[in-house]
Amino acid sequence: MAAGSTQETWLRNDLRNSTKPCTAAYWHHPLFTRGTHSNSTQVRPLWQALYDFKADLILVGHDHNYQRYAPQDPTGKADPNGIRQLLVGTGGKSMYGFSRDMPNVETSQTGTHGVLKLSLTATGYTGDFVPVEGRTWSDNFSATCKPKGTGGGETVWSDDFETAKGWTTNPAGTDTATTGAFERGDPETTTDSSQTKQLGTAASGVNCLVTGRLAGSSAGTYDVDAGVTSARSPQITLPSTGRLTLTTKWSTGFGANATSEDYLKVTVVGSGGQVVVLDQRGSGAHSAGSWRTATADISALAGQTVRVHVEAADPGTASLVEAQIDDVLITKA
Ligand SMILES: [Ca+2]
Ligand SMILES: [Ca+2]
Ligand SMILES: [Ca+2]
Repeated sequence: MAAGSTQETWLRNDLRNSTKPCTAAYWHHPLFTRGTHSNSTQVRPLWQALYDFKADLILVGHDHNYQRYAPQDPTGKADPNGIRQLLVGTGGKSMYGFSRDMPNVETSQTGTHGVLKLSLTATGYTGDFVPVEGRTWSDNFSATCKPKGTGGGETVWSDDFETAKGWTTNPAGTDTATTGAFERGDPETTTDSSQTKQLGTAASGVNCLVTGRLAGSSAGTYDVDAGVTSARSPQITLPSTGRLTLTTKWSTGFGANATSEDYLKVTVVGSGGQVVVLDQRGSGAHSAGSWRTATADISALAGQTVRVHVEAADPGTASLVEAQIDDVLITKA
């Protein structure tokens, strides 16, 4: 569960791809407990990842008692932007006693079996401890969710495409597309076979990078035609240390006539190597546009001056190809 492990990396990617403000996680071992078991510090990197993305609840067991904590950070310091841990081990086995005091315990008990009823909504949660028949101890609490966090770390470079940040289209002068060249702007919706191909909304704000932003008279008017269109970010100097991550929002809309020769590619190109972030291709079936997130570890390019390259293509047989990019973010953790 160490930082950078398969499990922790999966968790961070899952949190990054979430579009919801509310996040609850659950597993067995508690990072914080005042019961007989000791604090399970091996789960701290998971706590850190959840904390970085401003998760709201962590549900755990292991100890046989009930402990509700105030929001805290992964070191156990009270923090209104932290996570509330709920340890509920009251299901029926014999209770364990308390062996130590813990900071940030709001309430706890070791005498009453029961269940925690959690009501989760799109904006918050309510908890009610329901005791077994004949017992009266109860607990009630509620809170609203925090806005989703960015995953911690410092921002090295970002572009939401609301203003011109110095991207160059057709940087090598070799683009062959006759329509649908990449441009920054407010995209218009296009529809084909009852599917949205080019999204009329950006992932953030009103602007994104898009293959021909206008709708035209049909979906085929301003999609990519007859070759390749490309765009290149300004130079970005990456720090020489740390875990470097690039995320970007992206969308592709393909017609059923699009094959694996039609694509949207995002690559980070440095002076000493490159990392492919995304290579999305047509599949011979209609596919609708939707904003999704791609993530890549670009630590291999640490210390280099890099550019983000975006390329979309409709080579060979004509097909419907639309591509959009927004919210490119490079962070150092
Ligand atoms: Ca935007
Ligand atoms: Ca277009
Ligand atoms: Ca085309």
